[in-house]
Amino acid sequence: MSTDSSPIIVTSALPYANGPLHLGHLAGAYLTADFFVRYHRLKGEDVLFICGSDEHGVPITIAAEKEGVTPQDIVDRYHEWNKDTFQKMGISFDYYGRTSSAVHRETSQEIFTELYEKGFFKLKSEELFYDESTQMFLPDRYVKGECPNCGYGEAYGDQCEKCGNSLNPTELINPISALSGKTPVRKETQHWYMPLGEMQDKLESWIKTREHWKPNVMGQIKSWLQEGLNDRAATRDLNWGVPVPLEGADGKVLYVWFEAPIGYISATKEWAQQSNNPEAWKNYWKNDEAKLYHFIGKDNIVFHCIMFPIVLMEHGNFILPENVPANEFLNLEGKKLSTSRGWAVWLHDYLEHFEADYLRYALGVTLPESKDSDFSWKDFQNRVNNELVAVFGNFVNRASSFIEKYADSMVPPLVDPQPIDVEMLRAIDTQRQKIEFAYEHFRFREVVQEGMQLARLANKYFTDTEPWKTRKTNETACFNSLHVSIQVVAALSVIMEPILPESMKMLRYQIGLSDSTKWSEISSSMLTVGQSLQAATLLFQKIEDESIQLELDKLQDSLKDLSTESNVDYPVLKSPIQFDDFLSLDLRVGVIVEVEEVPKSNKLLAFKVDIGVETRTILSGIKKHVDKDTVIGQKVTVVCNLESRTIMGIESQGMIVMAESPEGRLHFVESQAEKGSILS
Ligand code: B3M
Ligand code: ZN
Repeated sequence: MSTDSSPIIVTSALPYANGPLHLGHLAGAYLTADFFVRYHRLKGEDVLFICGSDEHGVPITIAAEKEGVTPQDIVDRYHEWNKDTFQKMGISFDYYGRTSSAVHRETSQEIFTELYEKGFFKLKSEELFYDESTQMFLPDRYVKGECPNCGYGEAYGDQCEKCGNSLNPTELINPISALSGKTPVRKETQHWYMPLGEMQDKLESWIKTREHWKPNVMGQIKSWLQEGLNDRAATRDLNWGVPVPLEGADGKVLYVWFEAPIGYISATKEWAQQSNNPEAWKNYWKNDEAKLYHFIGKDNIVFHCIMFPIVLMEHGNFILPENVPANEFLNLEGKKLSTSRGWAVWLHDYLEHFEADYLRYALGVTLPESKDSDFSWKDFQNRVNNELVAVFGNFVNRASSFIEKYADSMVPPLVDPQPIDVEMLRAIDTQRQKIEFAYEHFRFREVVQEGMQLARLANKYFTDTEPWKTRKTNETACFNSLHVSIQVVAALSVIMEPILPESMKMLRYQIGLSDSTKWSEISSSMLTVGQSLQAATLLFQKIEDESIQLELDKLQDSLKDLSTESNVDYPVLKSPIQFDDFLSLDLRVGVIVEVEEVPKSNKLLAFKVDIGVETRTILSGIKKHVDKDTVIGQKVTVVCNLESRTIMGIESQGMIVMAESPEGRLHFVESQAEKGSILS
């Protein structure tokens, strides 16, 4: 391991241990990190690849409640499952930790305490929603209600999934607890806040030194900074997480996004302990020469480029990220990948039918590096059959089997090479330089494409030099073709190792090249004349249409399952209420007599509804769900005794009741009765 370059520490986002891994994970934070790490290992650099399970946070407790098990059961299951899947996908972590470990708890508490003692946090009292029946403060995600922006009735306390508006729970209209269905009360609590606003200038000065970061990352950072950073609580009233190490903080845990990134540090500590060198972690995290790279998806940019750097800066004893090459999102068959709707390709399922390398290659050439991209099974099949099999595999197979047949399975001599031979050998260096440039600029699609380009050039060279003819007419020319070809095969077996680790290991065995061959050894003479080669075996297998059709049917079925009666994912029933509670509602039949757009809103419509006794103005965020030009005369159900609210400057006097289908479509609730009729 060369010591002349700085130590490198590479992290991939810690996946929540609340479910299996899918294509989107691979395309986001893991595949490119593995390409990058394998490349730097090939260069003989000191590079450490760290990841692990993110085992706290609301996604875990929601999964546990859904299954009626403990959060620890959930994380134990998925930590092992995901660790196994990553290993089978060839994601070569040096250590895969977990944030429920003792080392992580101690490390995150230690960092919290050190920041607390520096006076970093601001203690704030505030009123939060509290569910008296479950005796629990409600995290944002556990409060549901009507979105003030678009009227969607199932908005969460942190975000409305319909209009995307980020929310505070207190903004929700008619909030209820997602746990008990009851109306929560407001209860006083205290939390320790990170004063991100006060740190903005210091952060901006540092961000100015990061101008080399990807435009999609820098763009998001700048928009957050323009909005102005708000203070964010570093603690929560929850019982699942890292306990807050302060007197009087019983029942409080560290905010998952405060402690999860610290998981990178604690996992490195565990790696050092496992390597019998407990202090070794400091050679990365406390070494100003070390370079830190966070590989993440775009939804994690704010935490890795704003929040965690502020924590590290304020703490003062850790390095800051050299780069955060975040990827955009991957779509699936032209639709948004969605685990809740079953629209996903699960990696463990993929691995039961296809080789890991095929997906590493097919995703590698279509990565969502600067904008969202799409994965389709047809494209996957084409990439494997038309590129891996028909170009790369075909070239290797022809070169190897010709040497086996006509050169006694030994590397033939190169005598008096012609321009076409020299040009092909020179292409090894040309492509290697292009690939190095692409790695250094985090352009991994280019890395893969330029690697395949070398195989493409070689395949054409083999065809153009026609060794099947020259073997009868000009043995020197024939042996020159075979010599040049097998030297390109050797170069490809190292160049493509980061992309196709399993296949390239097999290829190096076939040509007798050591697995410890370094990037610097890539040249036009990696094999010695006379060196024996093993029998050639096919590197890649064609994928048949039937296998692809099976996957497409599986995908449709998983989506179809949600629409069949037996498996529709109906929302859970709310808890029982008193009859009087129902009677307190004043529900009447109304008729829409007017409708107008609401300026500056792409969701809201302003209705005039005649409820018999009077005509009301009511705003509703259903613009995308109804045809404005056909609603006049439409009978609707109206909640008439809701307190009126002013939205976008317009007073809304009540609510039009909408029914939401399992697919998320909103429909009016009509009635046979005439306008003004009272529902009871
Ligand atoms: N688990 C969110 C996610 O999986 C979170 C990443 C933590 S990285 C420290 O998108
Ligand atoms: Zn909304």
